[in-house]
Amino acid sequence: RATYDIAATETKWQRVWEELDPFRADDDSPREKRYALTMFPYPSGDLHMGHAEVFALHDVVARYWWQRGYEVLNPMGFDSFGLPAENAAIRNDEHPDTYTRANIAKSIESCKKYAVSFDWSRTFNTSDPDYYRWTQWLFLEFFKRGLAYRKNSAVNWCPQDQTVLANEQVVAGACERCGAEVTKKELTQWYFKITDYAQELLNGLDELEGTWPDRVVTAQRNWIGRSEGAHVTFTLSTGHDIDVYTTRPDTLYGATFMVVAADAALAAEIVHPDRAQALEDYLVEVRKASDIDRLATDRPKTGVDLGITATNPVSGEEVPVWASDYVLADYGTGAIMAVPAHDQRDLDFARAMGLPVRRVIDTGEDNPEETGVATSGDGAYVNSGELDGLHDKASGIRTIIDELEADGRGSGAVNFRLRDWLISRQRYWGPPIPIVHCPVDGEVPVPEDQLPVTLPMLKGADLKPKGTSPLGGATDWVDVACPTCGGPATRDTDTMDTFVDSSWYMFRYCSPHEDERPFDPDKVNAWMPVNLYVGGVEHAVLHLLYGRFFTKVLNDMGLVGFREPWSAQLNQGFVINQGKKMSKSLGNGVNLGEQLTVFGVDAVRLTLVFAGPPEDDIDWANMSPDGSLRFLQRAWRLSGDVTSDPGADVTTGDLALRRTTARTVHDAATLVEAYRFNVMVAKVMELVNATRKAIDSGCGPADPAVREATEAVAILLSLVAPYTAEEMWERLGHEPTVVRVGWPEVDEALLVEDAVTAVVQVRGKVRARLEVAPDVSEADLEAAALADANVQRALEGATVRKVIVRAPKLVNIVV
Ligand code: ANZ
Repeated sequence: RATYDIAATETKWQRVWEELDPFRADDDSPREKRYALTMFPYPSGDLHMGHAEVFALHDVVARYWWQRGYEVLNPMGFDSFGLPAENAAIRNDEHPDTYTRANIAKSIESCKKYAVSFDWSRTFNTSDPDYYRWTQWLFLEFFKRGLAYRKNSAVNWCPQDQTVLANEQVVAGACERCGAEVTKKELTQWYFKITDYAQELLNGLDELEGTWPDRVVTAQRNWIGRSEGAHVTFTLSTGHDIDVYTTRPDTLYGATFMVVAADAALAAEIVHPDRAQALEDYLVEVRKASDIDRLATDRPKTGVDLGITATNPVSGEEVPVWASDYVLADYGTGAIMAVPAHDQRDLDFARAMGLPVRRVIDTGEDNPEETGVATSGDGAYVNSGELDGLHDKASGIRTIIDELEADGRGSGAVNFRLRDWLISRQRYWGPPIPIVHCPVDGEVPVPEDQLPVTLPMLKGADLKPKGTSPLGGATDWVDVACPTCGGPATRDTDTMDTFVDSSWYMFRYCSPHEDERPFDPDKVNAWMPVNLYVGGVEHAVLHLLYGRFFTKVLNDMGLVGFREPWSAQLNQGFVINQGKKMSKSLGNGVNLGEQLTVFGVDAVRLTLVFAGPPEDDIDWANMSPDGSLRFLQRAWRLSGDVTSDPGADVTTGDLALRRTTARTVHDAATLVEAYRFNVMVAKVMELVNATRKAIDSGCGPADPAVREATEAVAILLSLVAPYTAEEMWERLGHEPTVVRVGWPEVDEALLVEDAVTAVVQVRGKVRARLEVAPDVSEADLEAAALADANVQRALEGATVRKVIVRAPKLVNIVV
């Protein structure tokens, strides 16, 4: 059986594509624009199976858009700053740039072999000074707008990587990158004020619902964590007024004590002098716990009595004030009113410390004081003054808030869980923060014409993490004249989190060579928002939230005309092996390069696309790339069998095959648009089988319908198996290349079903369903209806007064 030489074919077409450059996006094209984006990789090695999967899926859509006649922007670059390169540089005693560039070169070569339809004229690396100059420029714009600021606080600290982490980078108490247990450290750090946009970020999600995966939208909603409640002011025996944030002001009569976050400055301020030492001792323990641990409900409660009292603003009752770590310093106001009867953590604390419990909502369940189980459901208010007897939670809340507002003792309030984004890192391989610290002028922005602030040359052991930035060691670089007063000053020695780099890269692709500004707003507005963003769900709340935040700021700056950067999103599953995540320790890794050598690019791509819905994990152990290869060869053989000439008049061709072709092409479009790529491939397989049958035992290879079908196969396969598609197209007598020849034309008439179902009603009741031709005449349909046995029975000899016929779907018999 004839087959093609995989390696030779791949080399041949790579040359042709290099020369014809069919995927270069033209900014000035009159065609409608589409922007297909896939998350750019960290260049921490060569491409692996995960990349192979996401690129194969993503490329189906990009290539489909080209075939549908859109001008498509499908760029690729590298997220090249960050820890992997820096750690490798330390290991190998080199500069991170060496490692980065070597990996990028390898990855580009692999992407080209893998035939992803990227426009390579637009590529860049975030570690290029031409790029990070604008990252720094954007930082300064944020700074000018009060959206970048420095503050001293207890931050998440990774003892392994010796750097701070954003809240989003701490997963279940561990560093998301290295897995080390994260601790807290008091440091001065740079933040972006993402909290200013909390409500906006929430509102925007409504717009994305339906085109973004539900789990991502939900994850972002939860992360932003909006809640509604009230601020309530308690006066302390020390004379201080302190506010608490509560979502249940209606339970105020049940507040039997107050708790202040042990590590909040407030605790040390209000503590009775006799209790100060106890608080200090307790704090040593508190600093060891992560926020996640602290909030865990099943954790034994600990705390310190601060030796003071607070006055309940509605009941006038005096209650004790405690400090504990289950209250977080940076959430709400850092202090709570404890309502143990209706909040489990408060109840656990009350029981541990012997504090009183008072039920204020009777839910019909047993009293929490006795059961140890707090009740959070609805019920009748009790022990609650003016609320007693009321049942309705909403009006209970309203009543208390009105009262507090009238007395100036509180007000309705909205709270967000979202914290400001900590962006400074004490590492080398990132964009330096473009600020100069002057003893006279304070924080001074580096003037725009002095950007970029380039990294000084450091390598190997100089980069070893030591808790402060390695840049501090480069004194020649650090010591500068203050841009304002000219006096001695020092550069900020921190670098920015890599998530800053990736928050705006999608804009840069629209005008990647722009050197007067980060991007050309007209081009950005022409290409964006991105029509489809494909990537891993692990970025649900990090990258995808930060990029949305940047877009809103850029919109407020008047630089972009939209507020959401990514209109639609698709998350691929993982490629696993033998039921498990691939890992070095399990030795179950699958080497992409080997798979490509054995089966060829097309077979690997086809296997990944055909494996199942894109969101599902793919177990490589259950895949058969050799089966994919056999299918591709079967498809390819069709192109050698066709004997009619290009341009043959297909209208005279075999009708059955023509119908199958038309239906396949039509369905393939719908399926790609619904991201059901695997089903699309299945349809192409059916078409290949039908064509083979037509050649061998049907209309024969000379029938123009066979050419039509085979050409359709080539075009549909160009979305998944580009090499095979090109080979087929060439064998069918066409000039290269197939990738932008256009989606096959479908004669709508061929899509009409062979039979439709007509419903027959007698006295308004359905009595029969008839299979009729779609073009059945009204007279024929009426006759058929009246002749039907069930209809005859329903009529029971009654006189037919009127027959309403709506061919081909309905006959209504009135008696
Ligand atoms: C009294 C109360 C009674 C509460 C009740 C709940 C149930 P969300 O929805 O997450 O915003 N809280 C407030 N600040 C806190 C902090 N810094 N650390 C830990 N917990 C804090 O939760 C708001 C509720 O979480 C608040 O409402 C408060 O407890 C607690 F039956 O106040 B509540």
